[in-house]
Amino acid sequence: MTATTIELARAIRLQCLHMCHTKRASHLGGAFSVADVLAVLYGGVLRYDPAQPRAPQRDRLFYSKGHACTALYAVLAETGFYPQSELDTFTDNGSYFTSHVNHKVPGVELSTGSLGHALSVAAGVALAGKRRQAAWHTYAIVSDGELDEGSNWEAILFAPHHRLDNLTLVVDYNKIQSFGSTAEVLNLDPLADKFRAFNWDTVEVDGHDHAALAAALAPDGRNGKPRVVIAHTVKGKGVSFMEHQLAWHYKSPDAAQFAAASAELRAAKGQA
Ligand SMILES: Cc1ncc(C[n+]2csc(CCOP(=O)(O)OP(=O)(O)O)c2C)c(N)n1
Ligand SMILES: [Mg+2]
Repeated sequence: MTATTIELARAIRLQCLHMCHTKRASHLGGAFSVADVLAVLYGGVLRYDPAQPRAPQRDRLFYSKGHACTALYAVLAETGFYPQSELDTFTDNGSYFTSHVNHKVPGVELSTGSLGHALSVAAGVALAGKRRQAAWHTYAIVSDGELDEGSNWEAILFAPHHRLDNLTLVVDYNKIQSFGSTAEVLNLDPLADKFRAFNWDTVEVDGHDHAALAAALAPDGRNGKPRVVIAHTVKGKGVSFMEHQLAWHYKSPDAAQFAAASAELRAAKGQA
């Protein structure tokens, strides 16, 4: 276990970088944008036991942006669900560390990668929890371009109707999707107003500010509404030449880029 959520986020980014470099894999930009959200969730908010990944009383996290699998696989390794060395098999034939999220990996609730599905599953699971008066909380993380999928909006309508205040949705609002900015491709703004109109408890935070994230993600003081945390993030966060750059949705770092990015991540102090 790493000591702080800042160190955990750094470890996640370094592992993602390593995996994408060694296996010529993609989606580093979206892994870096969500790294702080995952670090705060797994570093103090979520209740889980890595020795019992399916424990009935666990909080459930549904990670919908399955293309950015390296961040989820990395945080689960860092928090003890499996040894880090297992990640060396990422994308290998026969490995359960597939290039989009695989539920056979310990700690993963749902296979994702075909965008637009996990929020609906999370809403159903939250409804089941509510009916059983269960103490556990359900989280979902979606990416912003993913909100172009209409299935999300069915779940966004469904959750407040059923008063699912045991559900928290995080939108990784990094403003870039695969072929352009969200503003150019299909504008989401005003996103917070849309969620408020759908009757969600709506919070906007800097998605790289750990204290703000921890406060927003805590499952307390609920008022009969599901909560959405719109996390304003930077695609490629943490490596200067990747930040805000569309190309790093797909590019794999070559040896020089890997060395430069590693050095920058290791040198970073505290948080931005
Ligand atoms: C249903 C579906 N259509 C298309 C894709 C291909 N695809 C992979 S990532 C992506 C968009 C990524 O942008 P965004 O959702 O904003 O994710 P992030 O910026 O967090 O990487 C697309 C269209 C997919 N995975 N699933
Ligand atoms: Mg995006």
